[in-house]
Amino acid sequence: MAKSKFEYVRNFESEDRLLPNCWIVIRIDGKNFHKYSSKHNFKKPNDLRALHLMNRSALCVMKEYKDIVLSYGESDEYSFVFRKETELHNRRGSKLLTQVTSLFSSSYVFHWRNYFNDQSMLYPPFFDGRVVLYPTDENLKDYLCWRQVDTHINNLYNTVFWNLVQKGNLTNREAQERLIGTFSSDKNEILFSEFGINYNNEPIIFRKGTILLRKKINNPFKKKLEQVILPIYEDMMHDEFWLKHPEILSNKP
Ligand code: DGT
Ligand code: MG
Ligand code: MG
Ligand code: MG
Ligand code: MG
Repeated sequence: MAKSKFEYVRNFESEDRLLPNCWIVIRIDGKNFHKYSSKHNFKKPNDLRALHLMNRSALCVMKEYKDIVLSYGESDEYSFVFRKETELHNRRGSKLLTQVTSLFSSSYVFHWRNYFNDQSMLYPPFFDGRVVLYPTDENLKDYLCWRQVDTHINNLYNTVFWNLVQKGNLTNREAQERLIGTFSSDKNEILFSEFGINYNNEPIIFRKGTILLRKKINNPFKKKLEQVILPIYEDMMHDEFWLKHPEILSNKP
C-alpha cells in the first residue's frame, strides 16, 4: 500500500522505552482529594469505604496486568510494581502509565456505588501518575518502605489530630498548634492518656496500608492450586516480610 504524503508526521513521535532490567513502579494519586474527600463526606481521618474502593480499583488493574507482582495503597494513592523483565507494551512508559492511570480511574467510578451506596458521586475524580525505575531490589524495597513509613507518619498524626478536634473539642488550628514539635512517642501518649486509645490497636489497614499480592491457594473443590490476589497487612520494613513472600523478588512470571 502506498504511503500517504502525511505519513512523515510519525517521525515526530518519540521513543519512550523504559530501561531494561529495572523494576517499573507506577504510582497514581488522587487529584485534589482534600476537596474530593470533603465534598463526598469521607469519614475523618480514614474512611473504610474509600480505602476499600481504592483496593478494588487496584485489584482491577492487577487482574489486567499479570506482570504486576505487588501493589501498595494508602490514602488516595496506589503503587504498582511490574516485574523487572516485563516486556509488556514493549516497556513503553507512556503506554503503561496512561493505561494504568485510566483503568484505575474508571474502575474507581465503576465500583463507587458498591462502596458508597448512600453517597452519590458529585463530580468525576481523576488521578495523576508517574513512572519510576528502580535498578536494584534494595532500591525497590526502600521505595515500598518509604511509602509505608509515610502511611504511618500521616496516620498517627491524623489520628491524634482528629481526636483532639472531635473528642477534645479543639479547633483545627489549636490541634495543629498542640502537635507542633511533637514526636511519635508524644502523639502515642496523647492518644493513650487523653483518649484511652492504644495506637497499636487501631485498624491495621489504617496503620500499614494495603499490600496486594498474588498467592497460590488450594481450591478444595477443584482440588488444585489457584492463583488469587490477596490483600495483606504486613510490615515491609522487616526482612521477615521478604522471606515470607519470596515470589515478589524472584521475578518469575
Ligand atoms: P494532590 O494530590 O496534590 O492533587 O492533592 P490532594 O488533596 O489529593 O493531596 P494528597 O494526595 O497529598 O493527600 C490526600 C488527601 O486526601 C488528604 O487531604 C486526605 C484525603 N483523604 C484520603 N483518604 C481519606 C480518607 O479516608 N478520609 C478523609 N477524610 N480524607 C482522605
Ligand atoms: Mg500529592
Ligand atoms: Mg492526592
Ligand atoms: Mg496522596
Ligand atoms: Mg488504538
